Amino acid sequence: MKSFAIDNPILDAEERLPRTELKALQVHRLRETVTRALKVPFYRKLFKERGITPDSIQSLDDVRRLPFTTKQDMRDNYPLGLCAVPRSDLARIHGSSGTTGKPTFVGYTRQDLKTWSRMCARFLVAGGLRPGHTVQIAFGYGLFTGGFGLHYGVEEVGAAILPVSSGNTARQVNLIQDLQPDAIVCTPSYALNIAEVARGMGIDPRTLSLRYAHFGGEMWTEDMRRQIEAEMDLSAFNNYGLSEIIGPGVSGECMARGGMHIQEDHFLVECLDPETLEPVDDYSYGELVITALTREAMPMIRYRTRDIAALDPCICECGRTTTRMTRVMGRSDDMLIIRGVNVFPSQIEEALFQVEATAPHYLVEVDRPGSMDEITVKVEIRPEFLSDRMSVMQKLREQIGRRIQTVAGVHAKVELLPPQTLERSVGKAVRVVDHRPLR
Ligand code: DLL
Repeated sequence: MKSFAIDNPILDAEERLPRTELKALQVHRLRETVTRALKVPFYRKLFKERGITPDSIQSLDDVRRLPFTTKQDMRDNYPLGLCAVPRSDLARIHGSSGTTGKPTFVGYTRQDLKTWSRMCARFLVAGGLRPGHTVQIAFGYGLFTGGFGLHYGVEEVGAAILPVSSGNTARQVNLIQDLQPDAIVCTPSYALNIAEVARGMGIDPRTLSLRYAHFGGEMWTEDMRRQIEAEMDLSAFNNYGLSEIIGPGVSGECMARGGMHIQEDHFLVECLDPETLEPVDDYSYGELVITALTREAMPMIRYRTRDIAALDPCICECGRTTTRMTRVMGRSDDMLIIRGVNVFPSQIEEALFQVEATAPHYLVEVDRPGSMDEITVKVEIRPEFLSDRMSVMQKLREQIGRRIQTVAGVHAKVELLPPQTLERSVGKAVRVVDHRPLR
């Protein structure tokens, strides 16, 4: 087993402020955010309708008086209508991939970029990165926030950067072999791809130099973590963020790995019932709604992320006092309703990992041939479990079907695929294809 950092540096005092001080800072910054948002016509109009001024914010509960912002609001104000600063004050523009419609853009001032680097540096340090390490960045560089966000985060820590970007997977493996980076940052599905390509090149990924991985940008499960850690002999840490708020850096895991510490001095996170929009209890799953407390260029108010997770306010053993969020279980818009049962792709992933014969490569297809939704789960089988005997394969199909029924509560059609059939991701993996006619 490779060795890991055991010291526990915490980068900023704000990460371990007593809760009362942290809350006071959040109230102060929320008021400043309202002041900045008044420069945006979209918010000015909404605030006027609701009679909101900066003085309306006296406590954190007052956030509930503020309006929500949605992806549609960003589209309606395309491309940069939600900016609170003149165009000449922007230092960078990033964008979301636009897989679900027109892309959206986010602007950053120079100060926003500094804040962002610091946010990324905090979770990288919490997850073991130290000056002197080398990090391979296998996130795409471009409009996507993953590449540049992590790049400057690693620089802020004082570690060395290998800015490879995503894709050309054999080259990623060669670079790891030749330059011996300590850590890699990418999506978890891309790490699996890299491990697989390495094996195809005759290299055991466990013998590579990587000791840490910082994964984010897509949903993954605890089983997926175990699998990648075993395949690559490294420690994998989860981090979360979204371009509308800043990019990576909203939250990330520490060595305790008991949830992701939210950088609460910069982000106010509510967890709401997506139907009623009322707060859910601590530890209960709901939609994360995030207010950016320090963004200069785009003061985002109560952004409805659609990400479903739960909040844990307990103080962590690492000494940070910030609230932690669980893994994102899925996006409310990825939730499938199959014959009245709510299913997240993460539940299907969990079920598949419980069957030894399956490889971690799958695709969920949804269709509605008649009046009922149906799901088909296509999953690759590990080579050693492939058989020419129909009865063996049929048994395996039934076993997987039963697991899905138990874990996700739905009946799914299961299709077994030979190894290497599904397309591999170099960024965010596509796990669900919805063939249903548009509702
Ligand atoms: O994916 C920012 C990012 C880059 C985060 C690199 C972490 C690492 P977007 O492209 O705007 O930004 O996509 C944001 O990705 O709303 C979640 O649905 C999903 N997501 C991000 N991180 C995680 C995670 C970046 N750790 C959307 N677990 C978010 C689950 C995640 N889902």
